[in-house]
Amino acid sequence: MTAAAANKLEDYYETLKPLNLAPLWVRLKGLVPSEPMPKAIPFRWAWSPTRGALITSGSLISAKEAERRVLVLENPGLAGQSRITDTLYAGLQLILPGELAPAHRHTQSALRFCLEGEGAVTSVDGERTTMHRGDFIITPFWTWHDHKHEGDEPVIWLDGLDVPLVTALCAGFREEHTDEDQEITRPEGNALARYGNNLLPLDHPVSRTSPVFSYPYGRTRESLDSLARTGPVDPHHGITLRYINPTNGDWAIPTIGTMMRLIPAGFETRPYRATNSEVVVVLEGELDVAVGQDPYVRLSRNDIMSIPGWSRVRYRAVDGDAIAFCFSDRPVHEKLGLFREDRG
Ligand code: 1HN
Repeated sequence: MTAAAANKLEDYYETLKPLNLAPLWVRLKGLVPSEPMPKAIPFRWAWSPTRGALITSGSLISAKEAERRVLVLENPGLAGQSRITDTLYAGLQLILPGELAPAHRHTQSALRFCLEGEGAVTSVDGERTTMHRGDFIITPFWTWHDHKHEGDEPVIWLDGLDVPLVTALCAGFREEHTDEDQEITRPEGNALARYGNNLLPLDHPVSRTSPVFSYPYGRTRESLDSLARTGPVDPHHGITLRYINPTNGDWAIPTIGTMMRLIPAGFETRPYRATNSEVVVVLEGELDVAVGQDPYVRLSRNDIMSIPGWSRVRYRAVDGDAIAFCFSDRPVHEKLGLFREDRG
């Protein structure tokens, strides 16, 4: 194209702006890239300074004033956007003895993964559950939930939500409960008894979200312990178990894939990438994670790492077995036919 022709085009583009029109031929490759181009970067939040900042917030604002006293884990590639990856939200929540985080509900699905402290209780749709380290707890979309603390030490958990996805769909609604804490209608442990033993009450309907809203770590650990002794160990995933919805075999949360991963001592996984992004938090041992061409990053107890979609990941456990909780947007990729993986 001649310089004169290019100038003419530029002038033409200027005439399009007031008409709210844009030339696709300028935008096409950005809109439809040859492969995913996440804005998130691989990043590690080291526990000690992160925890320190969260504990400081406890002396500055109450859970009630904050509604939820949370520090958002914000990816450096997505500054100001409250996202840990392009499609996932994560934050660390602190609740102090005697505090109450009032009841509300929203159309975003949430998970809690308990990291520190005893005595906090979360209530979901009429049933309470006491939170212990390593427990995975679900707040299904549009269910009332409140948190309270009946113990005597700070409690910290990791929140994971599908906020960016719901925002993209403009499908977010929120409502505050008229009471600070909701009415409890069933005894603690009722959901686990009804749905958590490979049994379901006769005629129980299929539900989008797992009715097992609390998965205690002890039970998960039993499976991991046994498999660590006997295998099999997947060359790309180590020993990775996914939390399921017993009514339909789907992921426990319809939009967020939740997993527990054990990498046996001395094991190194082969490179693996998939379209989904992921968040990893170390529960036990030390886990080395290498993303793309970067060298291994060591994750210790409670360290959290973001793994952007379509980036090659390798895991390694050098000293002893490593156990990490992971959550991802894989269910959405699968349900929309967008999931791709590459074991090269
Ligand atoms: C929320 O409802 C909670 O209930 C925590 O504890 C974090 C982040 C974004 C939107 C809603 C909670 C949240 C949230």
